[in-house]
Amino acid sequence: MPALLEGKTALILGIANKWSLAYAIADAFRREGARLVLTYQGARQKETVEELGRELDAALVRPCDVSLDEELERLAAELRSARIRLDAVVHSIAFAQREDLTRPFTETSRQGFLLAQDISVYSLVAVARMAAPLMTEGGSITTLSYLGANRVIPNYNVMGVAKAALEAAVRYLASDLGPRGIRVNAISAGPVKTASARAVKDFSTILDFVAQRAPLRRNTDPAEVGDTAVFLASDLGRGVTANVIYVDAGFQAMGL
Ligand code: 1JT
Repeated sequence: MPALLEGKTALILGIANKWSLAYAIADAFRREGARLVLTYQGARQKETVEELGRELDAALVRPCDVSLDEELERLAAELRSARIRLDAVVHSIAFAQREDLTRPFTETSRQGFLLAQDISVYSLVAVARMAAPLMTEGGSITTLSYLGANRVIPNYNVMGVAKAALEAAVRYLASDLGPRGIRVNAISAGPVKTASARAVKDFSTILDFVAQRAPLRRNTDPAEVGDTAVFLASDLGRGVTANVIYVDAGFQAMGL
């Protein structure tokens, strides 16, 4: 099979370390011949992501805090002046305060709710607005979701509400950007032991529970998320937009 992303440039936001789903996606994109532009958040991530960028042979590694409009503006200006056309964007970013993933959902503060919505949902809208003018040949925008958007998952709480809004944002963005040949989708991944997941207590119990009940009787491999992101960004995905694709060993289908 020829490389699926040959001649395409992908902007990937949300690599924190090599366990990040965004890293598995970047790795798969690279394998398929894509040119990569990577972003990281804040000085703490700089060294790690620059090193991963070297491993992945990235064309560009830049800071970008998605809570700041001016950082997105600056990134867009850099890409414009480097005459980089974007064909794919991967948004793999979410945040919530730790107490909002442990206390009862009823106790969620206004500020914690808005923070989760800002970083986990509005950032997709802001990124899409920044990237769309650079996607002059059309393209694909992909974000990451989780089953907690549709079902009550203990402790997922404020993130579940944020993922529900994120999936709705995918549909509205797809409707807006479709006429320009830009597709917008989400991958709803099964739980994976990333840095974010490590913040969750009893995460190993969740992984075991899923592996026992999922149709494939195992957990999700980050490489499977990477390969689905390749499909969506490639010409093979040309008819798919406004969709949520589950890459979760089938767990979402189970009632009992
Ligand atoms: C965030 C965190 C977003 C963890 C996340 C996330 N999306 C998925 N996970 C993993 C997860 C978390 C819980 C869960 C199942 C999977 C933590 C930092 C904020 C953003 O509950 C069963 C709680």
